[in-house]
This record gives sequence, C-alpha cells and structure tokens, in this order.
Amino acid sequence: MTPELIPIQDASIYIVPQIRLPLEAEEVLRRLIAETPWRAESIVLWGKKYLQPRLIAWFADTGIRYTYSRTRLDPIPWTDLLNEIRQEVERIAKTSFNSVLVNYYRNQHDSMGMHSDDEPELGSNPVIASLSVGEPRIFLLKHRVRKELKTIRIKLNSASLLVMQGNTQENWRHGIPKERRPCGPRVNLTFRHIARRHIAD
Ligand SMILES: O=C(O)CCC(=O)C(=O)O
Ligand SMILES: [Mn+2]
Repeated sequence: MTPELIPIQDASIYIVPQIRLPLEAEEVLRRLIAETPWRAESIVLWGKKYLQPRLIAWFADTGIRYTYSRTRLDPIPWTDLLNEIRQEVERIAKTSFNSVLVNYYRNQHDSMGMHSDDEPELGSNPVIASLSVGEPRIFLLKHRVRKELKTIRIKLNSASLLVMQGNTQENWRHGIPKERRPCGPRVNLTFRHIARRHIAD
C-alpha cells in the first residue's frame, strides 16, 4: 500500500495505512499478548517511584544493550513472528533494524508520555518504524521549541506503520495519551537500529 506523507514542518514522517502481516492483525495481537514475556518497568518522578502505565518487552540481535528512559534493557532473542514482521517493515522503510521495543497498552489508562527517541545509541537522524496492532490510539506530536505550531494528532489504526526519520526526533516529541473512552488492548512495535559502537562484546 502507498505511503501517505504527513506534512509537518521540521520533520519527515509517513504512514503506510495497512501493511502485510504474516497473520491477521487480530491474531498477531493475540499471539503477542499471550507469548511475550512482558515487564512492568518503573520510572522515578520527583523522587518517587511509579510503575510505567504500560508493559514492555525488548527484542534485539544478540549482544545489543539499550538504555531506554534510563532503564537498561537486556534483549530477548527474536521470535519467528517478530522476525517475519521485521522483514516486511525493513522492506517498506528501506533500512535494517536490529531491535524492536514492544509496548502493550492494556486499556485506556495505559499511555506513553511525550518524548523524543533521541538516545545516543540511535545515532543522528534515526529511522524509527512503528507498527500498531489492536485498538486504534491517538499519537500526539508537539514541536520541541516552536510553540506556535499546533499539536498534531494522528490516529494509528491496526496494521498501520508510521515511519519517523530525518530531523523528526531533533524537533518533535511524541506520545500516546490516556483515553477517556474504554479502549481494548493495543500493541505497538517500534523498530530501531542501535549503533554498532554501543553493541557489547
Ligand atoms: O505506542 C506508540 O505508538 C509509541 C511508542 C513510542 O513512542 C516508543 O516506543 O518510543
Ligand atoms: Mn518513541
């Protein structure tokens, strides 16, 4: 399916509304929820420890370490399902990925705060490819400095692939807000490439 360019200043973002998956999206969702060794990570806010409002798992090629939101993650080896999805995502994004962070939003109360994917191990101008399966959720984008630019809201439907590249992370933050309406589960897979100098021996 053809990519739709999202016209945003100081960024380069496109969406492929429905990518080809190895199984029906509902089955991918069901299997990922059932078979992933989910972790509840904690975050420290104003000196107090909280559980992050979502579950995560991190898969990567062997030997890769990644620090995400100040949490050091040890990777799980790729499953066949994730590897097949990776191949299709690499074909579309025209780049290779050696890791995927999987986020599980169980219901409307789960969310991800506004952030940029700008950890040093991602290098400059990273390509981040983000696949959504399950309940559609709103993806917010806010410019980091140009407050006159409106917040952008993009609905991410099941089986859609959002690709952020170029100077997007440098200029914009993104996140998934909580919802007021009841929401079913959503799993999001963000494929990333971790720079070689950060790969442990
Ligand atoms: O769930 C999403 O669509 C966003 C995930 C994300 O921004 C991240 O994992 O860094
Ligand atoms: Mn992100």
